[in-house]
Amino acid sequence: MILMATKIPKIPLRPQVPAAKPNDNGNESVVLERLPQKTKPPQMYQVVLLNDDYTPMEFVVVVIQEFFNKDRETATQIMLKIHLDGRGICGVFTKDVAATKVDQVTEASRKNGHPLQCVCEPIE
Ligand code: TYC
Repeated sequence: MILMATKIPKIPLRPQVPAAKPNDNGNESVVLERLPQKTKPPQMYQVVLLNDDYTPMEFVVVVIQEFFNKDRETATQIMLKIHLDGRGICGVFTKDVAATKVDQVTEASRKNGHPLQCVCEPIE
């Protein structure tokens, strides 16, 4: 059995509808107060490629173009940065999208016989 820990979202309680009160003219009216917005932006994740000694540079450039929608020039710069520094950020996404990118890149790499490592990490 697979157990998953899920975060239960905090749903703001519905404010009580204020009772209608007669105003100075004898008409009934209600004042509706706008609730302050409480939604936070989602946690974002950066998808990182790691350097290795075996994956061809051309393959990495194509991966960055195809999966991270970069033009050839940008993809080449990112690949060279990874080659020189050991790692490089290819994009920033919500959790599910980042995890999908990791899976897609890893699958394409293994299918082509390359050991390219792709990981995602929360930012901020
Ligand atoms: N270091 C590899 C080579 O010299 C190229 C490479 C770049 C591999 C980036 C992985 O994420 C990577 N062929």
